Amino acid sequence: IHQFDQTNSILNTFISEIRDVKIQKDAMRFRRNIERIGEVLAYELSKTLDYGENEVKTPLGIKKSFLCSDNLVLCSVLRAGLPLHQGILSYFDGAENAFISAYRHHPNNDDDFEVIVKYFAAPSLDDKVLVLTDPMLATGKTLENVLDALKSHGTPKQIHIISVIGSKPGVAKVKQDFPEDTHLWIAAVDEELTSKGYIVPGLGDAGDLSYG
Ligand code: U5P
Repeated sequence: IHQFDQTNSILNTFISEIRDVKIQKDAMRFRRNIERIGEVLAYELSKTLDYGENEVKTPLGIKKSFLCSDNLVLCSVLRAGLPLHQGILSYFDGAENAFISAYRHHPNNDDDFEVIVKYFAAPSLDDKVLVLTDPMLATGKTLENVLDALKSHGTPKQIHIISVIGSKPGVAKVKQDFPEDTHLWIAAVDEELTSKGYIVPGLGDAGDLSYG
């Protein structure tokens, strides 16, 4: 787990703004802040990828450069995951993309819920670096379902998860469900979950704040 809210960086400003009840009302700023967090975490993640030596021809000569040799697939959950996806894609612009829909269904109208998957589109994952994104890692049930749905699409070389805010139980569940060498890149981890599966203090509902 790579967590970033305990170090001094501009990332803390973005995290603070998406949590703040006054600032988060501005949906455009909220989405852009999530994108910016995606950009920062994508940059951090990029330091762990494989690179190959290349040559770039400038108008005045030749310069050695190191370019990423991994093939990336970014997979996000509709709809809350879209701004985070966009932020990460703006750095890994050559990546393939996978989308999955998942929502919480409360069969008995109480706090219990199951996660329903209705839409799913993904390329082959064989030997690729899979980057799963979920802005809020609350109970971890969504990511468990996403991992399940992806199983029939091949075996990735490596799995990374990028998330904005997580809960301690959610992080523990990811550790249990995912292969041991999975990396989790997360801006902040909060202590608690409510009985309805909301992160406390968290920020509220990321999908509603982004898309009303
Ligand atoms: N979610 C929130 N805020 C929370 C908890 C969950 O918006 O405090 C939504 C997000 O859309 C997130 C999904 O992607 O639920 C993950 O929940 P879970 O499956 O990890 O419990």
